[in-house]
Amino acid sequence: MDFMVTSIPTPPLPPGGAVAPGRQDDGGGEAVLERAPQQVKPPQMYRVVMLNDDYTPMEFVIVVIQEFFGKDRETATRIMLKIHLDGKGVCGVYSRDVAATKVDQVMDAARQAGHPLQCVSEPVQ
Ligand code: TYC
Repeated sequence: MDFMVTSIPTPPLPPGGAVAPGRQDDGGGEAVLERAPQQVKPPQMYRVVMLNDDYTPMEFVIVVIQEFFGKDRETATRIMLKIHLDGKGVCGVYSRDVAATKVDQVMDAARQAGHPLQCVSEPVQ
């Protein structure tokens, strides 16, 4: 014998006719599931900050900023000079994992080249 499904089975309502949270009784014998309002907040962002020192060549810093932070040469030079004059400067703002990767890339490149360049990430706000 063949069977035909005529309605999608829904779990029974609790005794006494109460409607469980997220469900509405529309009187039509079927339960309606309501999607809970989304509670999404934007992710915490992190500044990648480069620190000045007396030994890392300016040209190396410019190339690093171009390579890892996607800046053109003029912008990279401006950021490098700001770091040189102020002691530190922001190279970019990213989500936590991306910021951590940028810091690692800069520190690896500096170590391989034998420069003491330092780079850190810090939460925005
Ligand atoms: N102060 C360095 C110099 O005079 C240049 C420099 C700039 C170093 C920025 C680090 O993050 C830095 N050679």
